Amino acid sequence: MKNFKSGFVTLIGRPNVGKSTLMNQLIGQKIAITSDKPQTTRNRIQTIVTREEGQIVFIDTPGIHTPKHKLGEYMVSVAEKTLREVDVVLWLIEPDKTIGKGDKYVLEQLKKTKTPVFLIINKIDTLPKEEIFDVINKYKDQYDFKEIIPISALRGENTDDLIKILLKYLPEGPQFFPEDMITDQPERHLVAELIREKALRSLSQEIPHGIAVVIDKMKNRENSDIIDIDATIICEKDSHKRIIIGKQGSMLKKIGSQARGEIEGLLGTKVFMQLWVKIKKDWRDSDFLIKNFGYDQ
Ligand code: GDP
Ligand code: K
Ligand code: MG
Repeated sequence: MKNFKSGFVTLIGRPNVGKSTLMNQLIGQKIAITSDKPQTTRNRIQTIVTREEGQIVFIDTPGIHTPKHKLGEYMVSVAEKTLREVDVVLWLIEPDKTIGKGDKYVLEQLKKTKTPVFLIINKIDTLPKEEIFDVINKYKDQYDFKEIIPISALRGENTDDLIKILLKYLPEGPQFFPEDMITDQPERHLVAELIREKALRSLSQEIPHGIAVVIDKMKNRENSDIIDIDATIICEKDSHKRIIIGKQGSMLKKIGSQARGEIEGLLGTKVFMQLWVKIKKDWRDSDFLIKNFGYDQ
């Protein structure tokens, strides 16, 4: 097609600013899990938005932050490398008026790259309109932002405009992915992530960072529409295992039934799921296990 534009856009920003929520909003479907816990997103997820004028491939990176263990280091290095390789960087912030230590660190990283940066002020549904200007004023002199766009990822406010403006900044290029494709994530991985999301949301603060989910089996049952899924939640300690299972298996049951509902929606078919819990001590410091769990893409 004539003048078709295409390119890559990355989202950076503090944990919990709403990066995954924005991705899901832009494609109208949940492929990136969200929660109120930091570091929910561990690997690069490509989300694809295709319009008549062009195609944008979004890369949902893990947050830029000071690493505490190997998985953390891996997550930071992915985010920083991505900044240099994309056509536009979206820096998402929450509408608070102070520029914190973490923001300063991000600004330093941005100064190292020549890639155009948009400042995206998310969650504008949480404050009165006139206060948005205060936020803009605070940030606008910190960096040569190409655009400053207030949005609500949750409610879809200004998100269409964001797409239109982004397309202006992309070079002419090929359509990288088929127009009906919205993500590069394999179904198995999406299923594992949905289970992890339900666990993150149900468990207390100290456990979630130490869990991973592995799909042991995902198969169509013969002569029926049912998909059988066996999955294992990996945790780091025996005490965690007991909490994840809960009294007479009640916690595991809750996680399982919440996840199953969404997985059925995702796959468009009935699902029969069995969940297991296993301990793998210190898995977050093992390169082998990080790769094995699919968090290294
Ligand atoms: P991420 O860590 O940057 O990927 O953040 P998430 O997308 O997981 O979102 C973190 C939390 O912020 C979730 O509870 C979201 O529902 C919430 N959130 C995201 N965007 C908005 C928004 O525009 N408005 C409001 N009120 N909440 C939002
Ligand atoms: K999060
Ligand atoms: Mg996220």
